[in-house]
Amino acid sequence: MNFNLPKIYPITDTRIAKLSHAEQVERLIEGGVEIIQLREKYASPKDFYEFAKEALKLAERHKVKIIINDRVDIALALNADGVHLGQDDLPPERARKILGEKAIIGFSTHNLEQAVRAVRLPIDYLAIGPVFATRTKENPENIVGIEGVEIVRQAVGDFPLVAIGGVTLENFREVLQAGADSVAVVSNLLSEADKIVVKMKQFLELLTRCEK
Ligand code: TZP
Ligand code: MG
Repeated sequence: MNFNLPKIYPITDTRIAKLSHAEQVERLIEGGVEIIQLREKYASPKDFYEFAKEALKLAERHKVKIIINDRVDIALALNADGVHLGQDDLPPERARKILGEKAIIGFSTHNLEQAVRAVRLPIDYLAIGPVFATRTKENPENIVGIEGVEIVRQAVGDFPLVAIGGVTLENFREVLQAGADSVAVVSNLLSEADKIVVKMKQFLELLTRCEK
């Protein structure tokens, strides 16, 4: 295990935020974020590389970790903190060989079978989702629900677990209580650009209140 998984794990989305990755990162940093995944499904690899480079420069200054979605090459080229892979991306074993022991590698799963298989892989956390309905992902897999998070938690022991999909300020504590170590959030944090800072702060504030 390379790091402590923060409980709130924002993922950038330029269409939802209507801001660049760097601008989203800047606002999330102001809100107190510790880790951010850069997710870019539409730009060319060349452009994603440039966007990520700009975002990483900001993040490094504030010791915020940056995880690159999908692209091991871009994570390697920029010496990012890690990569997040899906079921159809480069296999985590290969990514580990390329990026080395220090890189954070996350891996998406969408059902119990995939989650159980994932714990044998050289990864630092697994993600399960979508927990709730989401409009952020194109062609989302079946919803796993709160019950799905509980079942996966039971099956994977204490393996670091991120829950994703439809997570909001209102429901995230329930998702953590179901057994997730962390919640990944896109639209609820980013859909109103002028509220990103305050929303990030609210997530962290509610978190400290429920930890007391
Ligand atoms: N994988 C499963 S759901 C999802 C991804 C990338 C999108 C989550 O976005 P939102 O807006 O937090 O539902
Ligand atoms: Mg992917």
